[in-house]
Amino acid sequence: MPFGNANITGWETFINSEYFVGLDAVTWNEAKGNCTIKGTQLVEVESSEENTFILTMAVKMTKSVWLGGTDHQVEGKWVWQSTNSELSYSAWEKISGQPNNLNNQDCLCLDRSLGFAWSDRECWYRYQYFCERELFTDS
Ligand SMILES: [Ca+2]
Ligand SMILES: [Ca+2]
Repeated sequence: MPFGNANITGWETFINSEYFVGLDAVTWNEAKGNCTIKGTQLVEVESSEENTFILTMAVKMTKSVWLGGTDHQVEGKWVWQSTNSELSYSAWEKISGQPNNLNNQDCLCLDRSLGFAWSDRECWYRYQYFCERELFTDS
């Protein structure tokens, strides 16, 4: 069932994080700002399990989906935006050679044209996006 349906709130939970589905199509910077306003950040994928989970959300989207990775500061050095730490996990689409920096692509998305596999894209493209915030427990 596609997001946007009346019975979908926009929030999903997985392990220790809560995810927000941004249905509006915006630039990577605007997506980042929209997440910040909600007290969240663009999704940072730290495991294959998390990647599998966000793919279950992505396949319901009508556009590609921005994630929190960028190599804007140093070409070819991919970091998560909120911490500036290098990616410890990645799932780049290898068949077409992503990330290929074609026409200077510095932002990470789940590329709808590649079956929502990871690709770098021009940051000014207008895509949907996923935000994430960690849930804290006092256990
Ligand atoms: Ca790049
Ligand atoms: Ca690319």
